[in-house]
Amino acid sequence: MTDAFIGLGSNLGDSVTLLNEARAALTSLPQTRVTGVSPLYRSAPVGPQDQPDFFNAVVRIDTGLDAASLLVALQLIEQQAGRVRLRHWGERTLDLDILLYGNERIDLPNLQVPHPRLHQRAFVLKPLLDIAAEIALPDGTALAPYCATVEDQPICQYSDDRWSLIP
Ligand code: ROI
Repeated sequence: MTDAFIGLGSNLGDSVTLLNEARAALTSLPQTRVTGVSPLYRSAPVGPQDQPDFFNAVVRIDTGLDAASLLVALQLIEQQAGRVRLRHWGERTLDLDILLYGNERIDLPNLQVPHPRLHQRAFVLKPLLDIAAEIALPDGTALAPYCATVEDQPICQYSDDRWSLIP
């Protein structure tokens, strides 16, 4: 079993419902247990600014799926949510990213883990550190100190009854 972290993001449609459904879908993955759920965040878009704010969260799983199978499963969940991507770094219905997969480094054309921009983005770092304060990259670099470097990125916790923190 591998301890993995999935980043969830949406800024098209009913984002909170979409993230909630994605989280339920993660619970239903084979050989997988959800072990942590971050608070929900609302964040200004990284990328073109003429798009809606994003909703973001991070879910921790313990999974028997290998990384490639997990990626395929996440892509299926995105498709089932009617995933739309309008442009590069633009608005999207649902984005599910493997942020960390145990201590593995994966460098494939379609899958890079740890997520290469993980440490540069407040919308990933904040929810990730909420549920795993001591988390580090595979080379041992702690992620908490990076929080200070993303403080210029507008983000705040978003309270919504549909989002319970109970895994
Ligand atoms: N910006 C924010 N705030 N949240 C995201 O999830 C997100 N996802 C993306 C891009 C377009 C880079 N910007 C984002 O893929």
